[in-house]
Amino acid sequence: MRAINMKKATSKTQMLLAIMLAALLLAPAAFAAVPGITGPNLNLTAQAEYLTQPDGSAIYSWGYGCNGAPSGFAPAAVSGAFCKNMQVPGPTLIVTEGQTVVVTLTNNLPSAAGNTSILFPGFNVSTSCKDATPVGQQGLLTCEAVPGGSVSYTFTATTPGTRSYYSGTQGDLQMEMGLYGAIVVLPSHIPATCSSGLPLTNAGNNAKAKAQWGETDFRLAAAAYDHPSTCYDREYMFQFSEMDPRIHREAEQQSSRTCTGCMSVATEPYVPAYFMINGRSMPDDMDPNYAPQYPHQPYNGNPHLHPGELVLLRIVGQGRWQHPFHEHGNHVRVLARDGNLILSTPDTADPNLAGPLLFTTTTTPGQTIDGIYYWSGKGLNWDPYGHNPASTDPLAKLTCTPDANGYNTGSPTAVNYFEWCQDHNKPVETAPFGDVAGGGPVTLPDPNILVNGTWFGGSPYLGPDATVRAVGSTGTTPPSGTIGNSPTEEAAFAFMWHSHNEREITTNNIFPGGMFMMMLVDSREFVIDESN
Ligand SMILES: [Cu+2]
Repeated sequence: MRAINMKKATSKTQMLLAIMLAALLLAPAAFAAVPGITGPNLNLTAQAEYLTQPDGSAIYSWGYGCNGAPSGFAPAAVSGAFCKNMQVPGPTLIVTEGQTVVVTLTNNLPSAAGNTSILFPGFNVSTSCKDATPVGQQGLLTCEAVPGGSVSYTFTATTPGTRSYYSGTQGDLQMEMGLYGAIVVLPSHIPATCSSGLPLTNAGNNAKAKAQWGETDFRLAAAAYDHPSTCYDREYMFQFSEMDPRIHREAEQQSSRTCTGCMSVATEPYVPAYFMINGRSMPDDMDPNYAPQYPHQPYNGNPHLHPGELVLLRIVGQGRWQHPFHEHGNHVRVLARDGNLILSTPDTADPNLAGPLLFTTTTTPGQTIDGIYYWSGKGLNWDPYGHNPASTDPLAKLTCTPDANGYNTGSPTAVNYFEWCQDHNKPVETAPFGDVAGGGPVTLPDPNILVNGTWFGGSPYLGPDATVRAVGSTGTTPPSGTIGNSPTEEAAFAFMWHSHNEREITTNNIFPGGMFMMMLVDSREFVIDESN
């Protein structure tokens, strides 16, 4: 999004409003999934293009892209997919365990940049430099493509999980310029319990609820690994990276030199100004996948989920700095690092998972984390649906029948599916605003004066009719009479998911920006559409 003129904003508040408003005008409903291209034969190119930043800059960068049309896109339910000749991050390569993967890379970088290559850490790679008729030039770490030339890399996708790939040539410059991406290896065997649907109590009922409300399945598979504790309901990928525009400017200035491999750009001192999730800075990351305004930054960061859903997070550290990625709302149970399941008893027939429960999933350059996140509202000590036995509104009088774990999972058609029953019938306000004579003890804030007003449904509660439940049957909806975000469309809880390094939630020193996105918890009947 480049339309905002920052210089005209006279105060921080105005700037915030402008950014938030513009983000929402462009992105009324833009969810995420894990989009990518399918293998096992992948034809890539490395070349230069410009990336857009929300401060209006166009940054000269290098990236991997598709050399011709890929053999396919996944997941099929995500519409409008494209893979141009350059993108950051590079195309997510989606393959299946056991496949022989062949990646052909053509070097279309300016000749001054010299050779380029790809490393696939975690796989045993054979390269075209080692063929009977060698193609490419053996470099320090792997086989490199000379300017205008091609090389190929062949490996077996031996184990499932999320991994990164990146340039193996002059990494300090080429990775900074954008030459990195991710690989997802889907397990060849999915545990039966994963296919039947989650959660484990009343197994299959979340799948039934999905069908009941007409929600599409956007998963690449039903499990991340061949292990019953890696089943999931929904998945998102987040690649963290940063850019120092000074380095990009110098590379751009030298890109037209006609000599080969003569580019000389100092990569220290390193002063990044852009901090990106999936190649975009906030608020751009909340626009749809494949939004036409980002032809070279096709992937977004915009997670949505329902209470209780097991959400697989595929977290990848790109670039060269660590980033303290904090998921608000709950901790993340780590399943695996670099595609290696963390097991307490690896040699037994039924190994137990032993990954830590992390408050912050710190991204490390080159490293990946697969983890499970969920949100249930357990422990709030108030009823997030605002059920109130004294209310006259039938939607405030739903029942909650605890399963073996204490959640309401018996009826897949219930709006309050997966409610934590111990807090049932404990609304925030004992006497809802509208039910109290004289207007009640509390005035709900006017959404127009809140920074994130357009996300605020006018209610602290989840679900359809939540605003009515908040103000009671006699109240106005909400007190200001203004609803920025129709609560019948999406009355979600919004949690910021972001870097806990505050400098990194800026874009070129402007807050908010950078490594920052909003995760939304939607009650069960709201149809989460990740299709773009
Ligand atoms: Cu935080």
